[in-house]
Amino acid sequence: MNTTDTKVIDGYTFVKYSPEQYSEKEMLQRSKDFYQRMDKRRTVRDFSDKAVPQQVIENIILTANTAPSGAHKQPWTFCVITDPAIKKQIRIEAEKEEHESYHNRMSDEWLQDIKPLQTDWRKPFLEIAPYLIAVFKKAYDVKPDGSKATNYYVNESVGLACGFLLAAIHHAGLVALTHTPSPMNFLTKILNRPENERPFLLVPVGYAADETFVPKLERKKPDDITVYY
Ligand code: IYR
Repeated sequence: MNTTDTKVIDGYTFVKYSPEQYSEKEMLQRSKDFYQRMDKRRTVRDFSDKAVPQQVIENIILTANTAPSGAHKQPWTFCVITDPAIKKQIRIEAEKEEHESYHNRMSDEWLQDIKPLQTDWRKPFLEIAPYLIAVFKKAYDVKPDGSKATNYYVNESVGLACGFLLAAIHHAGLVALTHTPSPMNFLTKILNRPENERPFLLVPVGYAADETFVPKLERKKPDDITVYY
């Protein structure tokens, strides 16, 4: 790198950054195109078992890893599960918790609110989808000497990474479900994760089943979600 492309401030190196810029016309078109592409994303529960190249999943996770994070700590671990025996174990444990939730833990209001989705405690997609990505947040980091290092804005950071993950999955022509069986401590055990990691989101990924139906829904309108000052 040319030395004019870097500068050192207080001992820390900064590299020159020249983000792409577009004419106003191009910007309008690009922002609209991206919105229209993202507006096609839907949460899907009916997966095909068709294989997906692992490199695609690797690229999707690389994209998630570009998300901003508190102090650039990147407090996340993506566990990629393809082993049918592990998927089965996850399904069994998730269904156990979901059965309890649907029957005893969720309020009437909650059950009413998710009625349009027509979900129940059964989670066959946990075995059908070719990949399960279990996202863990790192409550803190463990230094080589075993001591703890603080992470910052962990929920915000990992939430952003999951948003990037979902956008990358959609961009690749695949579908996903943001699944949060609750509680999901069983993932820590099954996947043998260390004490500093907590399960955050379970994301089955794959192709949509040949005939897939999703709930008919409306998105809020600009006036409902935006205030200009
Ligand atoms: N976790 C349950 C219930 C559920 C809760 C919400 I909030 C949803 O948007 C959808 C489902 C399940 O996965 O079935």
